[in-house]
Amino acid sequence: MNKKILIIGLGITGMSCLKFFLKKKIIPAIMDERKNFKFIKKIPLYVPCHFGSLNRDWILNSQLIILSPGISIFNNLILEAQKKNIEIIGDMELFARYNTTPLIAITGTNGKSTVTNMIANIMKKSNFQVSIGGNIGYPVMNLLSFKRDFYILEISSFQLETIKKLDIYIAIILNISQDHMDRYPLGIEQYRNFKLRIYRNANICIYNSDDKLCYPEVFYNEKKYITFGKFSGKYSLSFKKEKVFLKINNKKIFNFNKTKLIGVHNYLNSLAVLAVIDILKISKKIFFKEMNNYKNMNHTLKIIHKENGVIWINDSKSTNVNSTKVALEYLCKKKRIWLFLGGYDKNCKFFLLQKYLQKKNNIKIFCFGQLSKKILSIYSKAIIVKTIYEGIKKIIKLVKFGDIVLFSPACSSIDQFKNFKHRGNEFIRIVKKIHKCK
Ligand code: UMA
Repeated sequence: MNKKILIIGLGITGMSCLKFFLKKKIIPAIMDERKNFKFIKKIPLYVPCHFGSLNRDWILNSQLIILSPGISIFNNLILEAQKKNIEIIGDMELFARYNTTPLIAITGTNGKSTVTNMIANIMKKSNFQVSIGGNIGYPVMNLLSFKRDFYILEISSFQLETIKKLDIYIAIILNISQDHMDRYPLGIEQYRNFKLRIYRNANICIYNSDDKLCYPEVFYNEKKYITFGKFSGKYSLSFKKEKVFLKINNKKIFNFNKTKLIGVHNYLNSLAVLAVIDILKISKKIFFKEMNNYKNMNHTLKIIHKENGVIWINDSKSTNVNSTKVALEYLCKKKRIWLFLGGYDKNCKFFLLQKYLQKKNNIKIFCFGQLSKKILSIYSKAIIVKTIYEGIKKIIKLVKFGDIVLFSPACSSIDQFKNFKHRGNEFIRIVKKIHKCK
C-alpha cells in the first residue's frame, strides 16, 4: 500500500490499526484530539504524530483515513476530506479487505453483546473454533491473527457508518430504538439507515419482525430472510398464564420459565440465537442447555448486593432509554424501586419512560451527571445528586425491606466515567463499601 495513511483516534481501535500497518512495514501518520491518552507511551518514536487537535493539513493531504468509531463522519473536517475524494474508512472496512473467515454479525440498539456471547458459547460447545470481536470491546483487526471457523462480530452504528463492502454470512438486527441522537441530527431514520447497512453484503439476514425499523429496505432474491419476534416470525413466543414458551413455526418447543434468563427481552435475544443455531445445524439440545444455565452478563441487570431485604441491581450497560425501559418492564410490577438515571446527554427522548414512572409504580428517581437538569425538567420529583456516591448514601437511609435499588442510567457514561464498565464497577464498589461501614 503506497498511500499516505492517517489514523484518527488512538483508542483501542486506532492502536489495533497502527499495529496492523507496522507489522506490514507501513508507517501511517496518527492523530488524536487529546494530548494525553492511555496508549501514548506505546507509540514508536518514528511514527508521525499530531496530538491535541485535528490537523486540517494532515487530514486534507492524506490519501486514506482510518477513522475511529468515536469520531463522526459528519465532523466538518472529515466532510471536507470527503469532498476532496479522500478515502475514509473505519477498522471494520479495513478488516473486511483482509478477512477470509466467515462472519456472523450482530447489530441492534440493545442486546448485541448478549447475543454475540450466546452464539459464541453455543458454537464453542459444538466444537466450532470461534472468536468474538467488534463493539463488544475487541477490535476486529486483532482477530485477523487467529485462524477460526467463524468470527462473531458485534457491530455498532458508528462502525457501520464507514463500511463499504463487508461480506457477512449471517447478519442480525435485534431491535432499533432511540440512541446516539446527538450523533444523528436527522433522527432515528438516519441512525436506522446505518444499521441497515449490515444486510448489504449478507447471505442470510435475521431480523425482528415485531420491529418495523429492522426490516430490510429491499428484499433480494439471492438472500435468505429469517424472522423472529414476540408475536410474529418463524421463531416467536407464546404466553400462557405465567408461562412463556419458545415456538418455531407456531409449534411450542421450549419453556423459558425453567431457564435462568431474565426478562422477555432476553427471550427475544435467544430466538435470534436459535435462528443462527438452526442455520449451522447445531443440535437444539446444546441451545437448551445453554439457555438453562445462562447468567446475565456483568453490568446487565445483575444483583450485586442483598441486605435487610433490599436488592441492589447494577444495570450500568443501560446506555439508552430503551434499555432502562426493559429493566423497568421486568421489575416495576414487583417492588418499590429507587432508580438511578443520568450521564451524558445523547439527545434521546426521556419521556419514553413516562409510562413506567407513573405514580402507581412507586419509582423514586435519583439523577446524576450532565443530564440531571433535563431529567428534573421532565420528572419534577427527581432528586439531583452530584455523584453516585452521594445518591447511594442518601438512598441507604431511605430503603425498606422489599425495595429494589436499580442502577440503570439510560445514558452514556462518558461525562463522569471511562465507560459503562467503569461506571458499573464504581457503583458496585461504593454499594459494598457503604454497607461495610454502616
Ligand atoms: N477521539 C478524538 N476525537 C473525537 C473522539 C475521540 O480524537 O471526536 C479520540 C479519543 O481522544 C481517544 C480515541 O479517539 O483517544 C478513542 O477512540 P474511540 O472513541 O473510537 O474508542 P475506541 O477505544 O477505539 O473504542 C471503539 C468503540 N468506541 C466507540 O464507539 C465510542 C468501542 O465501543 C469498541 O468496543 C471498540 O472501538 C472496539 O471495536 C464502545 C462504545 O461505547 C464500547 N460503543 C458505542 C455503544 O456501544 O453505544 C457505539
